[in-house]
Amino acid sequence: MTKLFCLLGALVLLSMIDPLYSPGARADESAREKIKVIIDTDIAEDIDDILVTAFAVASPEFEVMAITTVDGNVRARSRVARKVALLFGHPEIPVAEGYVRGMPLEDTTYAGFSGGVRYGEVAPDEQGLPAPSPLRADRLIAGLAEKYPGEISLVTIGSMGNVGHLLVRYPEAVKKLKRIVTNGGNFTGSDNQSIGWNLRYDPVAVAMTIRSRVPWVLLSESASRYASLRAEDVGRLKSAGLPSTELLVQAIHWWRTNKTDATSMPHVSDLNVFAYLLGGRIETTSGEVRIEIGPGGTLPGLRVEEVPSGRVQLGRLIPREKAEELREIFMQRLLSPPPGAGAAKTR
Ligand SMILES: [Ca+2]
Repeated sequence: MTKLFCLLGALVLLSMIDPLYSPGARADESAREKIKVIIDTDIAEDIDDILVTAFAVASPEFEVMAITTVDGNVRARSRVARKVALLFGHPEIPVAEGYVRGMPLEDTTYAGFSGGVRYGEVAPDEQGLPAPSPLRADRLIAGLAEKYPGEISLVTIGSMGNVGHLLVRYPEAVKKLKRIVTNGGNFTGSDNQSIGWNLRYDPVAVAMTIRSRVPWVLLSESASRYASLRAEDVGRLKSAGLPSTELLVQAIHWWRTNKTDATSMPHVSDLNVFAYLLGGRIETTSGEVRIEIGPGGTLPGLRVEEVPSGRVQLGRLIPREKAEELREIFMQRLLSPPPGAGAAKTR
């Protein structure tokens, strides 16, 4: 146990000395083959963010380089993200707060829980949590992109506000990202298209992403619909009785209590970004994306079009069979006890 605490202490200390420190900094052979991701999320709002963030942290395929929070109560979201990182065995993952509102509105000091934070009760204060990154989200992402050029996939499963600021403030660093993978919009067919919340919250940032030259993968929000959890999956989380699974069970409880339009079972819409990165489950086609912004930023619309020479990769649906197989892998990862239960995992 003493050894474990020493390792944990060293990792926490290292993250304090170097704000860009992340698990990828370890010169470990196996780490090189991992898919390096930064998760940009509005965790603590809809239930899929916490589930898929836990999945990524717990999965050996991914090296979670950082988690950044966006939209509304970014501080409460950061606490939840840090609790996930801690309980799933990676307290060293840097977690940075991002932008409160969509562009071009100015940030304001955000007091207290927003109506948008649905399950912040799982981490109501800083007690026992790793310290947050001293950097703002866009600065942290830019620094990691510079440090690992061409290696990092930035996955956005919340509003694209942090990406917008990143494009404005660190245009050279953005070019060093491998790609941005976004869960956003609904476009199951050419006639059936609508903008999703992740794009609607900050349409200016989306328009900037389209105009930038950064490789962009846009996945329909309903792509992972066949992977939604069933009652028996929630039951498995409940009976596992680990601190990590208990966190998820509590989040599901508060989400159901506080979100009036919560579905009966947790959906995993945001899983599409990780399914894409794992490969073999979601087919993409080349296309173009257009966003229409109404007066005052209201009523934004989305049009996607398949164009063979298009610069955006569009992904629509994970077939049922592959989604069910993915759900089982997903569940296995969530149910695996992190070595040391809350201490750093050896990979
Ligand atoms: Ca989300």
